[in-house]
Amino acid sequence: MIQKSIYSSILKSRTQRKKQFALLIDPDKFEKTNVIKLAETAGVDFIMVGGSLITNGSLEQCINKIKEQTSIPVIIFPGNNLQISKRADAILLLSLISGRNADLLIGNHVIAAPVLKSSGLEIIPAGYMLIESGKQTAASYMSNSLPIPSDKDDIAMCTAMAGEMLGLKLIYLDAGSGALKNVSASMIQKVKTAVNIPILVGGGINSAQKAVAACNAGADVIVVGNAIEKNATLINNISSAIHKL
Ligand code: 1GP
Repeated sequence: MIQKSIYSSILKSRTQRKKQFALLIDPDKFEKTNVIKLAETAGVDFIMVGGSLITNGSLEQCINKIKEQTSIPVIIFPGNNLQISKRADAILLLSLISGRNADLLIGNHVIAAPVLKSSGLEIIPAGYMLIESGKQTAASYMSNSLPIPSDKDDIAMCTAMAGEMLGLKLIYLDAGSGALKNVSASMIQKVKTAVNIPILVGGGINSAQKAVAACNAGADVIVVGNAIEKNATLINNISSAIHKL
């Protein structure tokens, strides 16, 4: 059996106070990009793959192409139950704890459980929290759930606390892909003070400065997708900035 190591590596980096960088790939847009080599050179820690909706790409093909080019671990960030592939190394088992949609809290998990169990994937149970970001995002619309208001740090804190108490292994604060406003430093700080599990932060991070600010506020892993689709050189800028912290 393959050693399950991705979550352990996140914990280890956190103990060593090292920040990590995850590149998010949307399978629909992967054909046009050549970011994997850049990711390899820049020392990206993880490649996350998934999307709220996959229309003309294939998750499986996308992962195969990534795997042909790099040994950076691939984590599925599933938009729905169709996004499961044994070719990845791990999958975030997302519970949308900011929402009140029962399917995204337990329903889909029940349906996916036997497939996940036999997949050999490392399963990482994650408390997924959508944060309001200035416009409705695909994640909020597709999940039929309201995001947490961006100025309600206490709600975010208590939601994350509940997620940790429920046994979730990390918290993912997400303003949604292409968000106008990324998650605020004050909200990240508040969540950080309340939980002792790793915190991923993503959505609308489009500069090294924003990535560094999120890390300084308490993020353990920074996730960037949209901005890199527009400007691939950001991979190196962001990666080097957060790895220097
Ligand atoms: C989206 O957090 C991820 O779910 C990444 O967001 O695409 O805006 O970087 P961006």
